[in-house]
Amino acid sequence: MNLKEEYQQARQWVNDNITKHHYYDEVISVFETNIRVIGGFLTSYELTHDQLYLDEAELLANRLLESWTLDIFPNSRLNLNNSLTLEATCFILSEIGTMFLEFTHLSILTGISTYAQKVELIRESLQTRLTPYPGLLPTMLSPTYYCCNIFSIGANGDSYYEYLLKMWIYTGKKNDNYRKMYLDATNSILNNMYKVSSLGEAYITNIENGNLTHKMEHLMCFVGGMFALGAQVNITMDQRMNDLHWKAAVELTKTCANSYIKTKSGLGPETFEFTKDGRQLPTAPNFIQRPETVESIFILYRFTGDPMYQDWGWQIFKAIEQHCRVETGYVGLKDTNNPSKKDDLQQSFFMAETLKYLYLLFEDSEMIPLDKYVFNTEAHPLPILNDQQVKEYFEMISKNQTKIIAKS
Ligand code: DMJ
Repeated sequence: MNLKEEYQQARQWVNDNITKHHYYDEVISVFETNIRVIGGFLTSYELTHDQLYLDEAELLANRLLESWTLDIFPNSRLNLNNSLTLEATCFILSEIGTMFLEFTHLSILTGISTYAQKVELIRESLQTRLTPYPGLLPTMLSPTYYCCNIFSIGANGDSYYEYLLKMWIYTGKKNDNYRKMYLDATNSILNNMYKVSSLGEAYITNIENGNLTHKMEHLMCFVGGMFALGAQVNITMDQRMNDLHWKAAVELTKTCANSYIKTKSGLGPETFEFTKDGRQLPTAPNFIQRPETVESIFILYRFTGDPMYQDWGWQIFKAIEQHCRVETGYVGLKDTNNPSKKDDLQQSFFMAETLKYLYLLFEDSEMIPLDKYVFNTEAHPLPILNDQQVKEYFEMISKNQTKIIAKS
């Protein structure tokens, strides 16, 4: 964005304050730290080739490795200062299934295979699990049993499915295990979770204890972009299936954009339910600056060039400016139908994702082209591996697990 001065300030702050010098005595989320902080460092390194970021990513990842006390899955919580971790029996699917990209890329950049091997073991373990819906996994599970009977591509599930597709693309379409897992999952999504309301709007529902909830979460709105990207890269290798995925992408993105248009603020609710007469009923009416709808709008715009998507994004941007801008930054809304009621929090994904996707929607498509980069789930772009790197990748994950490298 050419914000050179701001960039230098940020770099200085990373250099002076982050991990190298001091880890706070606080319990952090391993998953969030991976997607937000390690992902951010890796992208910063790729865009600048400044060694500072790669060093920071490696130091932090070495700490996160200490959350793997139970072999296959990392624990969810860790104190970076003293390495104490809360040992879990059950794990959240999206947390253990959203480490593949960052940890693999760290191995590629450092030549240390441990990170890639760790996440490959997670993938292998998940691939062997059976459920009534092939490719879908319950949102809470242990390495040997399931801890709930909830299937969701929203909270606690979402980015696991996103990373199956992105890892296939990232590995130059070579790791076919990810492709198989993605195809099983998307078949099950389309056969069991994809519904159309009586007014003709497509949506995705959870399956909870065998029942459909007919509730769409804002978090699920990434799925339009996921289906569009999958169809575009020909992951199904079948024109009829690609068309099906593409149609789902277009329809689901329209539903999510509608959820914004239907409120008084022009911003979409956290969850909405489909009533029998086909109306969207907000069940959690708040807006917390989430990115998923503008993410799908951006991806569909890149592949179609249809200015309708820019119009939708611009309306959302204007609504954010009108209702969320406060003197010190941006806040969310407690009720999207009553925009005077605001919360007091600027989420870190607001700039990392929501504003970034809105910015890219109006930028030249050569800025982070989608045939050269994949976005991690926090919208930090990572370059797709070249042939030599793919070779190294397969060598790394085929080697035996090495001992976890020494603590920093
Ligand atoms: C972000 O941290 C990521 O997009 C994640 O995959 C889902 N939740 C938030 C944004 O809503």
